[in-house]
Amino acid sequence: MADADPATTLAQIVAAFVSGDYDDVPDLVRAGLEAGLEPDALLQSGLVAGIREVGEMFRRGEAFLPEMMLAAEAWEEGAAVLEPLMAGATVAAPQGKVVIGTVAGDLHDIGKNLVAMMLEGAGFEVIDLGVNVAPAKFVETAKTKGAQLVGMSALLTTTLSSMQMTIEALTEAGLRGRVKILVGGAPVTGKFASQIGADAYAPDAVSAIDAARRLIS
Ligand code: B1M
Repeated sequence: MADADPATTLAQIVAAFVSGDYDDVPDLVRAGLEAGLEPDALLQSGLVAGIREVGEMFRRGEAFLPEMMLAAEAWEEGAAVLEPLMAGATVAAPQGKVVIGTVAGDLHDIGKNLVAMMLEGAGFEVIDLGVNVAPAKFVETAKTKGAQLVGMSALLTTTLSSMQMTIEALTEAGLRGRVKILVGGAPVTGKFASQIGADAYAPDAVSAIDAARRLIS
């Protein structure tokens, strides 16, 4: 199915998202690996680029919710091909314990899963609370599991307030002395992160690892 040329394979992955040929995505990812592409290139320039295109189409009214859901499934299946290879980079010593989740009211988890997967690959112990996570759940888990870092993801402008509420709940629970807070997601900015009292903002999964290392040192 895929051309042996790596650049063409990446373009084919993005094209499969755009044309709605979602079933082709996992095979194209496998073909990319066979063509010698690095897992990270397939992730960033194939899967992430592809799903972002679908998001742009949704914004322009050229794709609708069912397409976004199918695209998300294709993304998960493609990422599942890469995950064992990326987790292979795990370092021996545990780097620290991280509680991560998508904030209350928000069901987007692709970016959060990517960050969680890469944190695990970098040697952190990750407790993933999933999506639509209430502030009290973040607090309870951070407390009972003795986490050093809480990571929150939000993809909707309407759920940014949940991030703020979670930070307030962590503060009220007296955890801010020992728990650092990392936030990310498309509508989050560095300015917003400092306004709500987060310790760090990361625009992507790679900077999330850097930030986590810096915060837990
Ligand atoms: Co939704 N959606 N969606 N969606 N969706 C967006 C976010 C949207 C921008 C689309 C658009 O209009 N162009 C828009 C939000 C507009 C806004 O608020 N500004 C939107 C909307 C409106 C909605 C609904 C309201 C649609 C509706 O029902 N009418 C609805 C809301 C449901 C809800 O959450 N309550 C909805 C639903 C869905 C689906 C369920 C269909 C599906 C999600 C499936 C899933 O996640 N399992 C979906 C999808 C797939 C998208 C888009 C297309 C893709 C999101 C994504 O996965 N991106 C998205 C458009 C877009 O993003 N351009 C869109 C790829 C991912 C790798 O990137 O998540 O940004 P991202 O993560 C990055 C960084 O942000 C960062 O690192 C990641 C990797 O580099 N990062 C962190 C993320 N979290 C981090 C945490 C960190 C650090 C870094 O530290 C802890």
